[in-house]
Amino acid sequence: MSKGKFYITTPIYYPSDKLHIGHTYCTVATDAMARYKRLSGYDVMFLTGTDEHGQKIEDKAREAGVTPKQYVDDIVEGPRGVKDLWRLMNISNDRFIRTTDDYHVTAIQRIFKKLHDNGDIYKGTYKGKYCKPCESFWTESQLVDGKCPDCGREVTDAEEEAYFFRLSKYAGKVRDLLENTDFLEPRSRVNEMVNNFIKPGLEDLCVSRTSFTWGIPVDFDPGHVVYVWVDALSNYITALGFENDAYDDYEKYWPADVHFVGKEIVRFHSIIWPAMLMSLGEPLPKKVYGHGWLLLDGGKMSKSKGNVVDPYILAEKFGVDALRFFLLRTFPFGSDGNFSNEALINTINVDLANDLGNLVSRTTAMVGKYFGGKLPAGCRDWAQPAPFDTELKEMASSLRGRYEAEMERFQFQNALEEVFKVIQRANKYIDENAPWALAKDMDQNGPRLAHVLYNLLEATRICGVLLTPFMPGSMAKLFDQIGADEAARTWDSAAVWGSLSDDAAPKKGENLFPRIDMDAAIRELDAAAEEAKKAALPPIEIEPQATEFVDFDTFCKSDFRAVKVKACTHVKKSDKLLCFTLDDGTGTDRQILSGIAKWYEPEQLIGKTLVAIVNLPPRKMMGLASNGMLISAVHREHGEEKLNLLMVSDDIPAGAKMC
Ligand code: ME8
Repeated sequence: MSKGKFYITTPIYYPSDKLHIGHTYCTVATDAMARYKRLSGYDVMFLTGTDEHGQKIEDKAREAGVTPKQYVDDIVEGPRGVKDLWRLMNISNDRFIRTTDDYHVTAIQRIFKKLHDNGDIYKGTYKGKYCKPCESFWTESQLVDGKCPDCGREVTDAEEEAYFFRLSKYAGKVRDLLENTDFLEPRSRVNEMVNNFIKPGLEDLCVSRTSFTWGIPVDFDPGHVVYVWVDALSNYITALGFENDAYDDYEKYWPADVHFVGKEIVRFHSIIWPAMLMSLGEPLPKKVYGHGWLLLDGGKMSKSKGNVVDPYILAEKFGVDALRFFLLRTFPFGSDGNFSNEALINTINVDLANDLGNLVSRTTAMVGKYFGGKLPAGCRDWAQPAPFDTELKEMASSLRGRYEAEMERFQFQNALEEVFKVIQRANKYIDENAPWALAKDMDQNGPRLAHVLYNLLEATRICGVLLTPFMPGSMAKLFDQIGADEAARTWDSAAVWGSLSDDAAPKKGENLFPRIDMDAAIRELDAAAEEAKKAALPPIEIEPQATEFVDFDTFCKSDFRAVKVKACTHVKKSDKLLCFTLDDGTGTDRQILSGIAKWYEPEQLIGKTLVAIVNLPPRKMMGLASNGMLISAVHREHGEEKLNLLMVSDDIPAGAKMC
């Protein structure tokens, strides 16, 4: 029997670049919540997708020399794209919406028309400030130090004919919703919204654009495209079939039970979105939860800073479940958290390899060693339980209630903390019972040992059920190892001590969470990050040409000559300089020092014909005289400086003048 429906969403992501660990955090949290609700008996609809329109995408596509649709297709559907990432991360979304899907486009046109027809959208002139990266219009008063209040970047003046949504009309109702209900959580975000946006006065919102074309056209006024946030927010209802025929689930699933969103887009979800729904006369989502950011070195990750963390690299290196677990175990969902590879590896080693992994491997190994892999029937019961038997049993059988209370408040970290208290208690129970000592006299202590091992398996099983939403793949393996059948993997069974059959046959299997060598892993990750950083830099950078003229006579004074390399050596104590002995056609050797040791070995250059400017005043470097300068071509590749000595045909005699 279903406990009812549960509709949960992630934000739909901008496929303007590959997604990073921050996006993965939000999606993994939503997935854990969706899996928890399914496990506990709800009929879940879990929606995610991509938000594909807007000027930023149009610009990126132009830079890449492809159409906007080709650009987003590659990032969404292409190799290592958004869909691949969610498959890798074992995300169990029921639906994936792309705002370029035909049904969504039609539905947005109808929604826009509805808002227009009911008088809440009107035509006017937009004058204000525009932040291109955020695709947000701002009034002067909303700017912070003259810059975009969301991202802190420069804004530009903008003026265009546009449609406006009467957001101001809904200010009172939205304020009431925020202040007097638990629509928006955590509560701290309510004050932020009310103080920063509602109290200063909600202005009508500009909801169409004429300055670019990559958007959904307003069908009754060609030339206008729908503002990307109206298009994007509506995904939550169009994906259910609102104003379209592609799906028929609106009645069943709307209103959403919760929208999970990052803190910077709470404003759109808690002010604009409810106002739009009020205007449409549709029910409001039950809750918007604004989670914090994953920071790197205390700041936001961004491609332009070159500090994004690639979830592919981490999942492939440490395992999908370890990464999923780390994200939700480490950071309180409502606050910001500092990501670090050290913290990730530490969590894997302490919680997964040490606490959980050891509990499973020690227990299953002992069942194998002492009982040939099968506990004797009747081992579930013990006539006179010791205090630690009772404590473990009580802690484990009441765990589900504590876990549920935290999960219902989206406090993943606390829910996991409760589970790990039981895992730690179980490990202590091994030491308290010293099974290896009991095993010395199996005739006398065999039944007690069997009971102790049963209790350990049972505590592990309960924890396994509750960890399944976080680590579905590994918990399936854990259940196989401890011999839990389907009935012992259910939500109901997690509250019933003794659900594991006492003739279960546990098998020690592969190590679920191998320990990571911290130093080696960090070295490898740093190297991979360095490579990724380089790859993100422009492939070729060439210094801009000089804009200042040099007069002809001055230029002609420079004397460029062909020179032949007679000898070349490293300069002692310098890792930069090479010392050249050159035939310059005068009959007297010329010595030039050149800082090119990074690019050439001396032997490579012997006999080559190079170009030197020979009438520069002599200079001393590292105690040696340098009479002139060799000419090279320089540029950058992926941020790295490249240098090529100018070499000319060996047919050119030493001393030939270059002009
Ligand atoms: O905002 N830590 O898309 P988006 C945690 N298309 N969360 C992070 C993060 C980080 N370092 N970086 C990004 C959009 N996110 C819109 C949404 S919804 C109708 C439209 C989160 O791809 C961010 O907070 O820029 C946001 O919730 C989500 O990723 C999508 O960001």
